[in-house]
Amino acid sequence: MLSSQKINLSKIAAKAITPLSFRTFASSAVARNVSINLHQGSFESYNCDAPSLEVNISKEELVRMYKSMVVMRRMEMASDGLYKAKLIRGFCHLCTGQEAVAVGMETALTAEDKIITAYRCHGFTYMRGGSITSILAELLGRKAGISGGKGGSMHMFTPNFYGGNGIVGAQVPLGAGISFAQKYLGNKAATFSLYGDGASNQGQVFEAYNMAKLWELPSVFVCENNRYGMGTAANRSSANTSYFKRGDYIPGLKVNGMDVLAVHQAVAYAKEWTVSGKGPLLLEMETYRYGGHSMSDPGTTYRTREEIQHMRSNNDPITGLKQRLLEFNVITEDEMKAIDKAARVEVDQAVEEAKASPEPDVDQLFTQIYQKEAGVKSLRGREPEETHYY
Ligand SMILES: Cc1ncc(C[n+]2csc(CCOP(=O)(O)OP(=O)(O)O)c2C)c(N)n1
Ligand SMILES: [Mg+2]
Repeated sequence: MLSSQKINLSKIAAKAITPLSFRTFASSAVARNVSINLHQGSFESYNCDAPSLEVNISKEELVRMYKSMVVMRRMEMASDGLYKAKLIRGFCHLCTGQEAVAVGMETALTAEDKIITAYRCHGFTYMRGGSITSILAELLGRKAGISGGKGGSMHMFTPNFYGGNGIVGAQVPLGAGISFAQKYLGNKAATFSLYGDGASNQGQVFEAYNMAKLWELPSVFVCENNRYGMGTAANRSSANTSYFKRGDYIPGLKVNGMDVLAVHQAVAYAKEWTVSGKGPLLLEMETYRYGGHSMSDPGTTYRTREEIQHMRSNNDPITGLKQRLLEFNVITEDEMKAIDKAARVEVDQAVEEAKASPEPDVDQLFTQIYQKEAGVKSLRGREPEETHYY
């Protein structure tokens, strides 16, 4: 069961501010706005105007973005270690390199907006209010896991986030359905449905586009183009790799997904677009995963080590923001180091808490499958004779 203990709701409200970062940097990171010009190539538009390249943002928000990306990377590094120690089993898909997408998106949204994605979901879960302990405990299959320790490395939910969909592309029509509910209920909010370059060729993605456009739903389709679907390069799976144009009758925007500020600006634009009643919009986030597809893929047989190194050295989202923080005198190098250290301590502590959590009871296997109202009395297990009675 989800419980408010597992989901740090105050974090959702405060948009991932922790008291620590507030206290430590209150002197230099008070709410003063800075105006930052994005690089010329940050956006490319299709049948719509591009957002402004000028981002007005508070110094406080910039620090929050930095801290969130650092924590996220640490958390994924910890997951990598736990997997190699055989404590996390099964599939485990890390988002290292893609942090700017989840962070830039969250800072432009409210808790009323919904996000749905596939299995590369740890970063989004954190940004949507999941505690580090509950995410790691989920990966470890422990009771303290955000979904009760049932999902393993895949399923992670918060009240406004639906992560861990394992059937490639299947979350996209579900996302269109969520946005239908938002429109039907008159909520002034949008649903962001994320999928990969590999998933983008699924028929159900185009069916979702069609219905979203017909009904002018507040749906933002977000293609996280990390250049590969498992071991297949985008240009080998997609006849058209301009994913932002593939909505045809839906306008689109290509975004530098390695720049957290470009993501923030594009997502704010997309939210405004859909909530003001203009219907769906397609965003393509150009990003890159540093690791393999999942922990069992070394990620070096279908791309060169030089390519990975080039992306790390020239496009890293954390390094990019770091440079901006220094350039605009938001915080000092020492303060940044203190954030890095605090993130390390926070994640190390969460690892210990998650490891200390017990495994869930076997009965948990049969919960959260049907709603109580459905009146299902029993459920079959692996074998016909293995039946659980509620
Ligand atoms: C319907 C379906 N087909 C195939 C798979 C196997 N599969 C799992 S992930 C994946 C690649 C998806 O790549 P992409 O959409 O680019 O997402 P990324 O892993 O890069 O985030 C495939 C083919 C699946 N899970 N579901
Ligand atoms: Mg991909």
